[in-house]
Amino acid sequence: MDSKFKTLYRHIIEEERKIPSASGQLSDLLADIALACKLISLEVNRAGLADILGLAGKENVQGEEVKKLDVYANDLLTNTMKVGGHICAICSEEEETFIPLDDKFKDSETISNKYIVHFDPLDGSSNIDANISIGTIFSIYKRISKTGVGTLEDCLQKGSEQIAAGYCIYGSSTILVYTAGNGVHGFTLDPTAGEFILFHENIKIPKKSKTYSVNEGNYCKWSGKMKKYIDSLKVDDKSTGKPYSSRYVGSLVADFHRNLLYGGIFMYPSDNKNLNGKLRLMYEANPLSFIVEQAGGRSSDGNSRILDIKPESLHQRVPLFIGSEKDVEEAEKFLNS
Ligand code: P6P
Repeated sequence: MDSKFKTLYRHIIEEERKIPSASGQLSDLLADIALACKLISLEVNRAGLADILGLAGKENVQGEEVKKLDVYANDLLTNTMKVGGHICAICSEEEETFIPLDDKFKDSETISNKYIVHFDPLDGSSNIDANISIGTIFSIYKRISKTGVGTLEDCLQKGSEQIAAGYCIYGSSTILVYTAGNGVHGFTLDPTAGEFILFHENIKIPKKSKTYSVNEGNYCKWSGKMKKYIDSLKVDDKSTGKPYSSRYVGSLVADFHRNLLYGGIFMYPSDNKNLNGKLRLMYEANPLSFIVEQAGGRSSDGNSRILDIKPESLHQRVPLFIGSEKDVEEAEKFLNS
């Protein structure tokens, strides 16, 4: 038997055993998130059929309204986190503010609800009808407050404080990638067994690539320095592997996952319409930045390391340059020249 034949839960437990002080709560929490992703995967794969059968937006046989996929994913993740009992605050990209949760086992010696979770339940969901890969992104922090329900301060921590982060991509297959600070590991869902099986332990992103991902439709709105950088990727210079290939799906998790495995730089810069770009710091930039750094890559807003940014609000946006280390460094040189 290939020694790599390992389920996600087995991997999480083995990682937990490396930390003597671990209480097992993080393992439970990661397992709860993986369960929610499995159920979301089932619905995403049925979505097309639901539309054809005219189920979406109507009532199903139980008389329940068939929810839009992103609402379904948000509700499922929120309820899974509530039931799990390890969370003091839930922050969802779909919710205006955070959901504070009380300690389910009030009289217990140890605090049970010691984590905060941020998630984008279904990033890129507008692509689902075109059968383009979409994904769930999650990020886990330890609470700062001592007991009781979580506070806004608990929810607004720097990305460098993350305990774990990951994403699940719903595409030709369902793949979950996570880090708990000890490398980045990828798992493929075996739908018959209902198990995520390890396919790539310790993923490392190539230091330099020949691929860039950006929406060039925004070119006219970019700064002069940003235009110069993108133009520099299109020159015919074999010595630096240029011109680069352009790859842009329009679904962050799909673009990020391809670049993580093959190398590449993904950019969503600021422009004269969106001074902070489009992507969210807490729900997209921070978790993917934790992952990319653990995989040997780099992530910045063009100037500062994403994980060092002190958040001011839950939904704040941030320009994002993320991927192969040398490519992100080169982009920063142009932007700060
Ligand atoms: P644009 C999807 O709506 C999303 O949030 C990300 O998944 C994706 O990378 C980005 O927006 C695409 O934005 O402006 O290029 O369509």
